[in-house]
Amino acid sequence: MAGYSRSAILLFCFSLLFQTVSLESCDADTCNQGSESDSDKSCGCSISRQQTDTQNADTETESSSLSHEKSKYTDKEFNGDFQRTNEMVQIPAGSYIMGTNEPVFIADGEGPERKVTLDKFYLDKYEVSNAEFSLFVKETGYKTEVAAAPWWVPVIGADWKHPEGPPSNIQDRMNHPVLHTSWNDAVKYCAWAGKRLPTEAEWEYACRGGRDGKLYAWGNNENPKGAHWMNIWHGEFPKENSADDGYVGTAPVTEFPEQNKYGVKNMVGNVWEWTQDWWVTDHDTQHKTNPNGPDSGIDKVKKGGSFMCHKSYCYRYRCAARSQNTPDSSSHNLGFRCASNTLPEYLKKS
Ligand SMILES: [Ca+2]
Ligand SMILES: [Ca+2]
Repeated sequence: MAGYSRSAILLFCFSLLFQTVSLESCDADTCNQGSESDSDKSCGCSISRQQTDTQNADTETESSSLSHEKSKYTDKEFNGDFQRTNEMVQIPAGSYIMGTNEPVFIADGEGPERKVTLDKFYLDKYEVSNAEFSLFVKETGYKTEVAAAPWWVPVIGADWKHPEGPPSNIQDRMNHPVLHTSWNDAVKYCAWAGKRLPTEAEWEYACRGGRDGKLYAWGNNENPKGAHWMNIWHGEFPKENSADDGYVGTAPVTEFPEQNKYGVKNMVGNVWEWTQDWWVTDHDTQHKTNPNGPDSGIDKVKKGGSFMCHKSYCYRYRCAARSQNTPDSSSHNLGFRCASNTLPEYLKKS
């Protein structure tokens, strides 16, 4: 983003920590604003590391007989009945053009365009919700990683149950996307669900919905028919979030229209989504089939942008846009959805 120095952005992030309960996290959205010309100007997103503060780990140890088959379940901890949002949509086999020859952020490796062919697969219709993640934790006793980036003041006690740290909670946000889950957490969740993380190529293919060369999952018009199809930052950053789309923070995973013919929701916007791939920014133009990225790396690729993205500084709510985090880091605007080669048996019954 032109007009904001790195120090100003950090100051902004620090000020938000103390002024609001919803925007304490500083991530690539707000901190990579200069990266279109120089990736070294990012505010440390590429070197974020896990914080070894086990006190913040989820202490849930309850086991239960809850099952994938149930269409809804009662969560005693959060005092409510919650509808399952674990359904998947079929993404047909085919070829498409991945990336763009008109990158907004060159340093992000948005280009060049290259042909990719994929087998049929399935993808979660929705981002993984707090309710779904709560069910996973209750069945497995899983303890999430607690991560923080060294370039940012960690919010003591922040985890998926307390996204803004104590005393915040997710009681009224059970149908919102789960936050503060690392890539490793996401892998564990998807395995529990009989799924896996999508590759970056799969994620972008599903985002494009059969329409090569478009900016968004539905086309090039940010607000089709004057309506909002995604949750991003509206207003004058960083002074005002006008919430024109109805949300200052996250929105329910079921909110907004299906973004393309595949029926997926909130691919772009709401929260960033982890993918399976390691992060690189140099891509060749060779036609690839079912690519899954490099064999190793430091960061994992995330896609889709988030509610903290504004066109003036983080125009990354586009299918070709991408960013990265280390697999042990988590943040306030980063979630995930799962993929699968075949539809899990339990979903065939529903
Ligand atoms: Ca919004
Ligand atoms: Ca998303």
